[in-house]
Amino acid sequence: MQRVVLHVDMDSFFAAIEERENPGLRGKAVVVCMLSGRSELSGSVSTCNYLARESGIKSGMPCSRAKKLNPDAVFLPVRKDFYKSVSDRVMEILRSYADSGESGDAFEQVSIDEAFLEVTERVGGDFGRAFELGMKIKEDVREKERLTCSVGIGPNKLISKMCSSAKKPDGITMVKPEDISGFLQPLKLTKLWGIGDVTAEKLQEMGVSTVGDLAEYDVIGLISVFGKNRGTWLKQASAGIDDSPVKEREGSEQIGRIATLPEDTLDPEMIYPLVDRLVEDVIAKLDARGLVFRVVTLTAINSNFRTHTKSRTLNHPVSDREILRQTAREILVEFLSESPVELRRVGVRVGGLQKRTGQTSLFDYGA
Ligand code: TTP
Ligand code: MG
Repeated sequence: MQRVVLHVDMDSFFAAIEERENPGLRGKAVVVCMLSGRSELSGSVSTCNYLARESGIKSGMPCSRAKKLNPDAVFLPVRKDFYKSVSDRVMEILRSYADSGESGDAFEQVSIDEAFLEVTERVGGDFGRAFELGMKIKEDVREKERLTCSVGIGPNKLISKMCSSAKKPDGITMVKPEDISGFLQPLKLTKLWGIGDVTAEKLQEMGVSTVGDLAEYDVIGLISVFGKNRGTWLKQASAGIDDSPVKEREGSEQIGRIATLPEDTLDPEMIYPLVDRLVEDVIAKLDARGLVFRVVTLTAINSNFRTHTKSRTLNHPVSDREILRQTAREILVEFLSESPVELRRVGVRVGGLQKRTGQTSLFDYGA
C-alpha cells in the first residue's frame, strides 16, 4: 500500500496560546520572551505571532532588539509549564488520528508543538482521503483548543515535514509521490530537512546550490566529501527518499490497555468494572517500571466501530491508583453525556511518564 505520513506543526505556538488566553491581545503584535531576569527585556525571543513577524522579529533574537523593531508590540514572559499542558492535550488529539500498530500508536512527537502521524492504514494509502483527514485534524484542534496548525502530507517523514512549513499559518500542503521532484528540485539546499548551514556551504563550494543540483550530483563524489552514511543520505534525501518509521520517542511513551465490554452499553455502571480492571493493569505496569503519569486518556470505540479519545492532564505527575480510577471514570461519564452511542470497547492509557522521585501523590502520605 502507498505510504502516507502527516506532519503537524502548531502556528506561533506560545504566542497563539497567549492570544487565546487574553482576547485583549487580538490584533496586536505579541512577543513571548525568555527573560534572563537581569534587567527588563534582557533575554531572547522565544516566539512571536505573525503580526510581530512582519516587523522582522524572530525566535532567538534579543528581546531588546525586538523592542526596537516594534516598540508597540506586547512583550510577555514564557509560561513553559502552561504551554506544556496545552501541548499535551493537542498531542492527544493528534495521536488519536494516527494508525495503531502492533507496538502502539504510529505517532511521533518531535517537539512541544509538532508531530508525525503515520496514517497509511487509516486512509488506505489514498492521498485524497489523507487531505480530508488533514482538514479534519485542523478543525478538531481549532474546535477543541482554539488554536491553528499547519499540516503537511507526503509519502514519508521528510516530505511531510517540509510540506507543513510550505504554507503557514493555518495551511495544508500535500505532495504526492509523482509531485516530489517538482516540489524539491527548485528548493534551496537549506530548505532540505536535515541540511544545515555548514553542509549547505560545503555543497555550494562544489557548485551545488539547489536540491535539484544535489539530486544530479554523483553519489561517489558526495561520499568522498561527506563519508558513506552522510553522502548516501544526501543523495537519497535530494530525491525525496526516506524510509524512516514514525515511532514514539523516548519520554513520550504511553502505557495503556484496551478491552471489549461483555455487551455494547451506554450504562456507566456496566462499564466501570472494565475501567477498573484496565486501571489495575496500567498501574501494575507503571509500578513495575517505577513511573508516574500526568496525562490520562480514555479511548472509547462505539458500536459503529468509531474510535474516540478524551484526555485530561493532571496538575502534577502521580502514581496513584485511585486518582487514575477516578479520572478515567470522570472522563467516561463526560464522554457518554457528549456522545450517547453504545460503547463496544474501552481503553485506559497514561502518558507524560516520568521516573518516580520521592513523594508523588497525596495518597503516599503515611502509606
Ligand atoms: P516553532 O514551531 O519553531 O515556532 P512557532 O510554533 O512559534 O511558529 P511557527 O508558526 O513558525 O511554527 O516552535 C514551537 C515553539 O517552541 C514556539 O512557539 C516557541 C518555542 N521556541 C523557542 O522557545 N525558541 C526558539 O528558538 C524556537 C524556534 C521555538
Ligand atoms: Mg510551530
